[in-house]
Amino acid sequence: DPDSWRARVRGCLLAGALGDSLGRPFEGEWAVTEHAVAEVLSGAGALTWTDDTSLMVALAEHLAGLPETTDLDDEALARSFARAWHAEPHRGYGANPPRIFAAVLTGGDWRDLARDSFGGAGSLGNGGAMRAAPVGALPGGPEHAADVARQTAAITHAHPDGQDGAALIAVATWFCLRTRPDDLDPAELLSTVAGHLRSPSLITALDAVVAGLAEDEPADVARRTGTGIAAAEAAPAALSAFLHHPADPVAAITFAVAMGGDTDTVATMSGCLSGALVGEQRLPDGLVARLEAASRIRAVADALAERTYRP
Ligand code: F2R
Ligand code: MG
Ligand code: MG
Ligand code: MG
Repeated sequence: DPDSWRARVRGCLLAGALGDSLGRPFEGEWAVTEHAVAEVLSGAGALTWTDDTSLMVALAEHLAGLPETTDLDDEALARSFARAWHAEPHRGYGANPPRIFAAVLTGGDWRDLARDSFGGAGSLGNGGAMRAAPVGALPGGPEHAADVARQTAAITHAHPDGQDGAALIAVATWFCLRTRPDDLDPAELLSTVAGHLRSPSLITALDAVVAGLAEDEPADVARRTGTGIAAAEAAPAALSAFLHHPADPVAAITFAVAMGGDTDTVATMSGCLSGALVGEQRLPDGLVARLEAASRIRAVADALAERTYRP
């Protein structure tokens, strides 16, 4: 029903932002303990998010505002991303997206810039994946979610890995939004995701996710998947952390951060998946109360839920 759909979409965006905020203090650290994460959780400070949430919210807002007849306008989305960056350039962006966003705002050839990045390889970073979860709310099947996600990533990430990381997160979110927590079958989720990937490194990385299911320690799972800035590491790492605690967003986020590496980004994506599965009501009120701009994120989620609900 529309109420539970809205709770799922809210859960996805709010838990993503919580993951970003809880991972932010540890980004780039390789030995993070669950104890260190617990200290941030039990503190009272504001939970401040980074570029991951800025662009995820911009994407959700874009999707929510489109007419029923279209699921993406990449020129308009590029402008939305660029405006989000320009309004708050100090959110912790990587080196390359701001170059592209600056070109978008000055009428430059931003598509060529994206294609020519990194010696013509295009970016294989996780910046397309980190913002992709809202695509999973779109009506239609997982193939459609994967296609749209690759297009949203392509604005900044021309490399197939950068785009497929976004497809992985969008398809997994699509699946979680439509699955009851008690019915979650990890093998079914993994095969649905695998069926919509194209890039060999992302497909291979799913084997590491499966191997990581047998590990208990975040560091051991991290050794399987990697947790670096490459989409082929960070997106599978997020899926792994989620699968260790699917119905408990705070536990999934804690696990993701304790994996080390690109902690804000991996925890954003794990949070999105778990929040999509269980909904906003499973997020601790005290934590959401500390989250920066939670009411704005909730309002964007509501608009996306209204635009995407299908009886
Ligand atoms: N960038 C960060 N955090 C590190 C620095 C924090 C910040 N500078 C600060 O001031 O504190 N975090 C955010 O960026 C990541 C997402 O990055 P995105 O959007 O994918 O950027 P980019 O530049 O396209 O790629 C990231 C790096 O990956 C390497 N890379 C990409 N493609 C490559 C290729 N074809 N060949 C070789 N290397 C490639 C480069 O090192 C890129 O700089 C998230 O973590 C987000 O939180
Ligand atoms: Mg970040
Ligand atoms: Mg491109
Ligand atoms: Mg990051």
